[in-house]
Amino acid sequence: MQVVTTNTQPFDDQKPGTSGLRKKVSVFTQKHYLNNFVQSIFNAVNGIESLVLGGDGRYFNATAIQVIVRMAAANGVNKLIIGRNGLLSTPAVSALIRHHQTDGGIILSASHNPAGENGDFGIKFNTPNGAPAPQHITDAIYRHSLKMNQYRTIQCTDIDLSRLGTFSVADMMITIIDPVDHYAGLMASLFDFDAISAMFATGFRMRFDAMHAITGPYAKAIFENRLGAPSGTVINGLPLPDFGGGHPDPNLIHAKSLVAELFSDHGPAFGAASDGDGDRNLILGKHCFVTPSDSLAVIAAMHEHVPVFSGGIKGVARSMPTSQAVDVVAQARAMEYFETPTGWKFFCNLMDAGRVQLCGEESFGTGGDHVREKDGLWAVLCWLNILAKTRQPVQTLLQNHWRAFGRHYYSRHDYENIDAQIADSMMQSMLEALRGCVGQAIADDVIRQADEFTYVDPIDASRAEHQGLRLILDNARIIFRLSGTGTSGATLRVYLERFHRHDIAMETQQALSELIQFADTFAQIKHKSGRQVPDVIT
Ligand code: VG1
Ligand code: CO
Repeated sequence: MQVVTTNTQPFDDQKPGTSGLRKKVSVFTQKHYLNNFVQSIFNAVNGIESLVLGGDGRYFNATAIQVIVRMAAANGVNKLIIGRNGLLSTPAVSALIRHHQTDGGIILSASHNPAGENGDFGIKFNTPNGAPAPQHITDAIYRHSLKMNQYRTIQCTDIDLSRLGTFSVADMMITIIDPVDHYAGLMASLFDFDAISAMFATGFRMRFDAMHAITGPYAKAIFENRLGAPSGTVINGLPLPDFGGGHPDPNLIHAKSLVAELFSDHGPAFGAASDGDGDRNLILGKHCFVTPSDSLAVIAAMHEHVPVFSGGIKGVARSMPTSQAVDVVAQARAMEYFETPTGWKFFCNLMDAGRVQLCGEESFGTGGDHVREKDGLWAVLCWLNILAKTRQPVQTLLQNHWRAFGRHYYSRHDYENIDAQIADSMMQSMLEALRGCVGQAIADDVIRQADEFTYVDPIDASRAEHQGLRLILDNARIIFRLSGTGTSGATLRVYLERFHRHDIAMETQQALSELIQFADTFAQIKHKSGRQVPDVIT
């Protein structure tokens, strides 16, 4: 085998964010850019001999796979498992790493960010437990990237990614697998497929929007082929390199037509969608949207209906900005509950330690301990399983939940592409003004605590600082943080939450209006960013 050592120069912008390294395609396609980052992974993580490799199929996916194949062979990998055509959803990669006990995996995705030549690309390393690399590893990768001066590769022609089977390149054995098979089998082992099939057989209808991203083939295999949902249940099911020009972020804005269908009188009983890489989920009922925070709480409350949780739920975790709805369930059911920073990696130590079996983020992320990523289709199957067992409409389940546990009105307002310096200075001014907030009233509530969130991992005591600013009232919270996944400018996220013991049946933005007003004044959003309204409200 001819290993070629190529001289290069470091880039200074390869610091992984909330979920790996995300950049514009034009950045990733610069000469040596991808090579440098991949070499940084091999340098930072010693002894990678086996890997799972795949991505969400976006533009540059297949090219990047060929680059990584050559570099893996040159860096001592002897076993490489790749999804056919380079495709694998994020949760499927996590499942495969665990199943084949590899030394990790590389996921090519920028998740919900738009794709195509002018879109975004991303790369992420997952560890042998299937989890996104923890902070100390991403820090090490970044440090290596800053002093990168050569990378190792081999010279060989492109491999054929379209044919299933095993072959070798240099000293490395490559197996091309069907991207869906193992994952679909795993799902069948976790849920009551007979009960769900029986529900479809009675005429129950759902619509799943794959948004021309990775979940199309998975959703067709599971919902239509295995569970007997009519063909056409899955829409936009063909993964396209530019996701059909859309924005595969499953929320009320970007899944507009699905939402419209569910809110029409003749729509199906259940609607769902996932994102670019298959780890997010949107849950809709007839005339009804389930916020991700509520979805987490409902699954926790109704987990007895789902075989996944036949061992019970010992603990649950949510990211800090996620509403406290699940905490209320945990208190009532004597579960441990945890609050972690934004980003799935923070849940994984708790899962490994057996402390939590269900986790969620307000950003349409829900998952269990079957893998170490959030899992869009898994969350949809949780809901289908609950629906199959209760045979009640989503809206009824949600209203019953609010009756039992109270209702957390919740919304996130995003101000996108703000000048990065302005955004930083907004955060800084707020930080300085935090202390003065305590004691101030908002409507009939009072700010009791105002601070910057620092997390100390209960398992390994690692610390994560600067994880968002919080204003905590008796029955409400306002949270500010800057996104760590964007690729141009800064995105300010404002998270708003207000608890009512009894549902006041008010429209969400109206129920939150005083908090929204206070947030705008406190952050001086209009004044400093020049924005009159948020770009995205979910
Ligand atoms: C966003 C979400 C966060 C999520 C992350 C990755 O991060 O808020 O909850 O874990 O995306 O999601 P940020 O830093 O932009 O707020 V995805 O579907 O990449 O894998
Ligand atoms: Co995603």
